[in-house]
Amino acid sequence: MSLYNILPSNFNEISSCSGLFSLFQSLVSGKTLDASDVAPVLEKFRDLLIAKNVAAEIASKLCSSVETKLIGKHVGSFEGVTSVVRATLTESLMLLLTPKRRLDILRDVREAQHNRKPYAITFCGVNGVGKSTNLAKVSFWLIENNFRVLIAACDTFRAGAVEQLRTHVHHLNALHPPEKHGGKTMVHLYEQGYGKDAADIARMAIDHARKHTFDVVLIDTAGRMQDNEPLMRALAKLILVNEPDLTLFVGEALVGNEAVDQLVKFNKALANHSNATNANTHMIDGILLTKFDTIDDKVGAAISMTYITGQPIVFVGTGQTYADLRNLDAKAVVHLLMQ
Ligand SMILES: Nc1nc2c(ncn2[C@@H]2O[C@H](COP(=O)(O)OP(=O)(O)O)[C@@H](O)[C@H]2O)c(=O)[nH]1
Ligand SMILES: [Mg+2]
Repeated sequence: MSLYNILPSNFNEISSCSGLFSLFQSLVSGKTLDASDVAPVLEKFRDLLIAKNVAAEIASKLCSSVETKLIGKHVGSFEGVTSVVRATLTESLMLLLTPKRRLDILRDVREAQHNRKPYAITFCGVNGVGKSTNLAKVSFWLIENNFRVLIAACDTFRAGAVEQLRTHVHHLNALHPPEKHGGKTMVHLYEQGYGKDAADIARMAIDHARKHTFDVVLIDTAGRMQDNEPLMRALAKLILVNEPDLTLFVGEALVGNEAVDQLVKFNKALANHSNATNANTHMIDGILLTKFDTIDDKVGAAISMTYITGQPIVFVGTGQTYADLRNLDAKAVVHLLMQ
């Protein structure tokens, strides 16, 4: 399933006057728009964004950016207004969702391979958002691209976390047996059981990967609440010590305002607890947005998370099988948001 498939089948027929854009019917045509014309309309638009799970603060900011673009515009008709508003909104949202820097993991893994250095990705986030499941999907994707993966079991906290990963490794190797890959076992688990220091295990896993020519190390971490200071400190240490090539924040697409709180605090913790210089402080490099299959048109978390971090949504989880991993389709998200 591509993200396009979640567009309503009648998307193209949704008239420019329907839904959101009927809000703009009240704008007087044939005049130059001023603040009092657009204020009531943008207020309704803000509510609509919030109803689609865009965090309140970000909905306000988006509205003010649209407002500045609308004020002073001369519009001749209702159609004129809707098309100006649609274009302005689309432009702002597309700009937001289009990564400023291109992240090409396969290319970067290849480069690391060339330098004989395993490429490490850390998965972090609160409890139950889908870190381990989507880590397994990312493994599957990497194996399909013929890379050997070492999964580091650094959730040494939650009972069953290691066994969950072992089961994934077993399934993944069954789907991609050594016979299909020149006799090589494509995915292994590095584990040291429970209760140990996660940063240490990650370090040993990366060492192990280097010695045994794994291309990628995927570091699973324990879920933690953004306000839990000791656990946030431990995550910052893991990242500081191991300098992963990529730190992915895993977040549920279901959340609204909460997403912003999580991201702001995860980023702050990584910045505060790293004693590195600004130049190599490791922050969140990208977002893995899970459970996208469960949200209908409430796609606002994608907007909020990108807005807060300025970082790309690298993957979107769209279900519970290994193949349910996608790239973000910014166009589809914007369409769903504006219908
Ligand atoms: N529908 C759906 N469920 C998901 C997705 N990703 C993860 N899950 C489910 O979310 C639950 C928690 O996942 P888990 O990986 O254990 O979360 P963790 O605590 O963050 O490691 C499991 O039941 C997963 O199957 C997704 O993209 N879509
Ligand atoms: Mg987990």
